[in-house]
Amino acid sequence: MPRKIEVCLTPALIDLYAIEESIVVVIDILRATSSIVYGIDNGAEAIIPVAQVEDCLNYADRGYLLAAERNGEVVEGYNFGNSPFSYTADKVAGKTVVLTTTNGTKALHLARKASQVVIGSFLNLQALCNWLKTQDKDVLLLCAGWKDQFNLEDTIFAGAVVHELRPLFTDFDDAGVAAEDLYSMAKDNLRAYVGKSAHSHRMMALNIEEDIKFCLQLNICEAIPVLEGDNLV
Ligand code: 3SL
Repeated sequence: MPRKIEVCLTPALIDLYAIEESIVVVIDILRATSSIVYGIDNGAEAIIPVAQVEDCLNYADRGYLLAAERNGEVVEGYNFGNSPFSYTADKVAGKTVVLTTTNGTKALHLARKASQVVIGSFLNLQALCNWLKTQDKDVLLLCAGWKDQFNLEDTIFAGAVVHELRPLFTDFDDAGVAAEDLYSMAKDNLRAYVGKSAHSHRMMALNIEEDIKFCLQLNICEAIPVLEGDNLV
């Protein structure tokens, strides 16, 4: 069957895409989807993405870890936020994490009516692409962006996926072509290129530059988190 791969550059554009029959890959490189991949890879039982900070409280008193980030910072009163260093095996193995973030979990909620929702990051790029190659469905790469605006890092990742899948797909949109071109420009020095992004500057101002380095590592995880009901597993 001829397959189509498209890139939705910001969540504000999601209604333009018919996703009911497609696989949607949600992408928030800095840092939500990198931390989700790392947490599931490290044995978290589930990660439950919720849209609002208050929604986390519906899960209080169940022994779950509650994680909330807004504007790059841990929300006061929560166990932790969105740093991948909070999703190590010693912290999350065997545990369920309820997570809300500024953009990533919002994008996940918008993707819910897709045939399947999976999570992408540089950490699981190759595993994700290998899996997508074996599926028989169209693919939408949904960039979480920043507050409904385009961002560099999610688009570069989308371009990496388009590049890897190009031989198997017949139908590409212009956003995918542009993303792939951006990836070609960035790939030999991802750290420097992503360093130009607005969110890198925000993170540097918060002294969490180590998180950027971490999230740009290639293929250190095999997990491909998938949304089953309310849970990423
Ligand atoms: O927007 C998000 O979902 C977050 O990943 C942003 S931050 O990296 O935690 O600031």
